[in-house]
Amino acid sequence: MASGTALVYDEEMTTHKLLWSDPVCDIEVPERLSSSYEQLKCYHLVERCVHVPAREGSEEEILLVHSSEHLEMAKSTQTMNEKELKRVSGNYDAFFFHPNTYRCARLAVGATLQLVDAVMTGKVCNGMALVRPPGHHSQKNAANGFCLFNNVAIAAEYAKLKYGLQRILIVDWDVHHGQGTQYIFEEDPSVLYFSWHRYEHQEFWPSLKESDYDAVGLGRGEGFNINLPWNKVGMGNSDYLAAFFHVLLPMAFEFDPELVLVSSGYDSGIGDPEGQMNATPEVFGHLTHFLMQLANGKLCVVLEGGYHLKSLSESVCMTVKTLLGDPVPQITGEMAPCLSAIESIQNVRAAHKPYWRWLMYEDTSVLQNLSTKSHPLKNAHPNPLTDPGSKMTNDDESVKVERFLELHMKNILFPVPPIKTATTADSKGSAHLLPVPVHLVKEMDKTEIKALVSGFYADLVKEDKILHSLGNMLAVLDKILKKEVCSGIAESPTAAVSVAVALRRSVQFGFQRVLCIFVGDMQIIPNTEDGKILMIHICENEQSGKTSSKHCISLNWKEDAEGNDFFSALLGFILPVAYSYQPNLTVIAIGPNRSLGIRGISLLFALLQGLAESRIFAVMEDTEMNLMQSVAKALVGASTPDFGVYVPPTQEKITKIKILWAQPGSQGEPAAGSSPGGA
Ligand code: Q9C
Ligand code: ZN
Repeated sequence: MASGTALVYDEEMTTHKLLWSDPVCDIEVPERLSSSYEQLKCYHLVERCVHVPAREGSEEEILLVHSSEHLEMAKSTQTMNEKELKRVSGNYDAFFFHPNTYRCARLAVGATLQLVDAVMTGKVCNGMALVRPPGHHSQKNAANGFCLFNNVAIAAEYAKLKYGLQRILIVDWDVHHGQGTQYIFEEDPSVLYFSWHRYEHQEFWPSLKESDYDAVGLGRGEGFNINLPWNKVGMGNSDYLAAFFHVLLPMAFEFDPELVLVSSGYDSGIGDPEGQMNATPEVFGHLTHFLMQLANGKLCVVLEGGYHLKSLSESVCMTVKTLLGDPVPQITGEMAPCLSAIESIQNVRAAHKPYWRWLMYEDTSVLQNLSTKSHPLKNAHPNPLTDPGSKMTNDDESVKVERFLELHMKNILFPVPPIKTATTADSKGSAHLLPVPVHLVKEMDKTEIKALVSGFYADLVKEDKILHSLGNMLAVLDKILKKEVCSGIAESPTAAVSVAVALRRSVQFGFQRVLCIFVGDMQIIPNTEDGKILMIHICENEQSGKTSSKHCISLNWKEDAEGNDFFSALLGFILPVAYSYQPNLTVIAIGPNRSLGIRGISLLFALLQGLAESRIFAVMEDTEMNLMQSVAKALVGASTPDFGVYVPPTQEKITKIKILWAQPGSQGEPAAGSSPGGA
């Protein structure tokens, strides 16, 4: 399996610049590229990437998408004087030519194709291309919105042709609608195009009817174009995550792409003068992390917009850091999407109902309840930069955004441990068989454990075998609690007991919110740390004498024959609850009679790694050790399991999820204002 992250950058792409005064175009500056690259250097990310040189895209490659008239027009600008350049620029909506624009645009195309080649040949697993001019507004026969050639669209056609790909996903998280890309693939079922964009009921540029949610594609491409219009400014992390959970990811997993391309505009991030949105840089880490679970990790991120230099460069860094496999920083703050976002999400889901058999909620009021219940008194989007309600002038705002980002990034990027996974040396000798590097730790001293467990569960730990396993377990757990490693695996003859002790220890250590997921039949030992632990029990049968704790959600779930529909519970329920809970540690216990197969388990681990700064502690009942390899692989991010084609949930499952949402505790109830434990 391929590893490594490519970075494609060529300084020459900074030579394309505006030569005259034009208030529409003056935000698309060369510093967008250079400051992003500088910031990558600053975080020592450049040296961790595989440098892939840019090249010029060939005429033939450009003609995969564009007309020869368009190519010739662009070519002719190379020798023009300023007056002529200005005149040609005036033929398009928001574009400027410089004598070196044509050369830069060819480099932008070539850089993108170099990235595709590096990923498709297995030289790297994923990567990012920093390019200018951007591409997604550019059309067959027209420059538009700072874009001359459609880099990502050309890359998709190129990948289809050169590598015979049949399914490519384009995720356009730029704040503008990539109408150029939509037009190019409108009738093409082999390219699934997703775009969210500031729309404001068609008020916002490019103000097209066809940017709305009901533009689903045409002819054979019907159902393969997904537009999620934002009708209000101020959308933030929770809205973007909800869009992924409830719109993009279910469709993307059903589509099962062979390659994912990202039209990666960061004008959807906080502080951007165009977007006016509130999403913080780390959300792009999360979005990247989700997309890394598709197409066997084959992910090419290509720069589009992004006009607030600090916000842009920090977001680029979060993206590259995540591509490299670093833990994703925790997202803090309000986790429920706002009502306007929910409305848009419901609309696009309804529009796509005929094409994707994935609609989980017959009536989507479930989502609505979530939002109104969780913050009935708050405005949907308080600006994190100022006192709520206070209006700022534009000058003020940019200064405050700078300051906010500076403090914010300092906090979230402060020494993050690399992803390391620990397990004990004597896990039945299975540790040395692991295909991935794990750190072996020595069992904790017996007297120490006895002291630790005395006073609670003492009667359970008299047996020597259990005591021994607790020693192993605590040794691994302590490495996680002390943040020496990110994740760990322990085996136990009685997973439920081990977890009970582990939870105690974690809370004692100072962790404020622990998410605990039990998979399989287990007699969950009631804990007395209610409020600091949220438990989700996924099991086939209703557990007898189950805990009455309002912080334990029981999910009676049996995977279907295909083993796929656990997926709907994961995206529709477990992940949203987990994200709204914002745990500082995730514990996953695997017991007997699991209703989940290896694929379900791997996906559970992979997706939950976006939480708690990737801190996951796995406790496996010794009868389940055949799963050790898969779990270890998932924890070190070494494998993306093959999920197969997504099968929609049955009506019975849909009803179950609805009931779950109505259960107390389902809102996650994050402890407001509480700080992460052990920090
Ligand atoms: N009144 C990208 O982000 N604005 N392009 C035009 C006309 C153009 C944005 C406003 C914004 C283009 C790649
Ligand atoms: Zn944009």
